[in-house]
Amino acid sequence: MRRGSIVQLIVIGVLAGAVASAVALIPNWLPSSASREAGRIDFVFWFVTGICIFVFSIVAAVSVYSVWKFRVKPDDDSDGPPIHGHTGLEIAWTAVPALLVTAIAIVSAIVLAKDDAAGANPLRVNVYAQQFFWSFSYPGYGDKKSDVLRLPVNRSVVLEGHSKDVIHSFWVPEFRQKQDLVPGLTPTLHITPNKVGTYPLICTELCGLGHALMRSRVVVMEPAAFDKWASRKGA
Ligand SMILES: [Cu+2]
Repeated sequence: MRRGSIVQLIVIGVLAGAVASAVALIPNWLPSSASREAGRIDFVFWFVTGICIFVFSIVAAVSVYSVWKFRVKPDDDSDGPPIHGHTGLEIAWTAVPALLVTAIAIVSAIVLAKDDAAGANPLRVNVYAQQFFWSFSYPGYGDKKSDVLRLPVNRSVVLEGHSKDVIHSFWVPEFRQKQDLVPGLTPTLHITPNKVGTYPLICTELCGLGHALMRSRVVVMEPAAFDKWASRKGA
């Protein structure tokens, strides 16, 4: 391959990479992040996005270069010359994607394991889903009930999911994680909120006519304010 062709390919690849990076970085694609787990999940997201941009740049460079340099005349109906495979190239395009996919698998496994590690003394909260609302109870505080999920900031929380009727799904965009709540099962979800604020809690499993209205709120509070609220009798 001529030196000039390689330079041209690299220039197209860099341009394609720059455009793809701008599309990835300039709009604000993700909601703000309000938990330690969300930060790690975002890291996986950007890690995979970076790999995608890298692969896209190579594919775009080869495609644009081929269309530009190897275009036939409009009246040329002949078949192209028969070509033979290129062993080195085939090994490269098998090995490189295999390495990239392995890297994604390892990074994801580490993040999943870390996100699941609830530590020694997590706050336990029962999450109840039913058509079409959410309710919560705090076994550590005399089984206190609430219609709003109140959590202290910077403390590990283990949510135990319960569905009273059909399948629902617990999702707080700012926490990133999502958990299906299936009748008869009690899945757990570990979250460490790290930003005080109020966030939407949304059901993301079509659960019936009122599904679109099945929403609540998560209020992340300072620990002292949370303790005061949780120790008070009544909702
Ligand atoms: Cu629903």
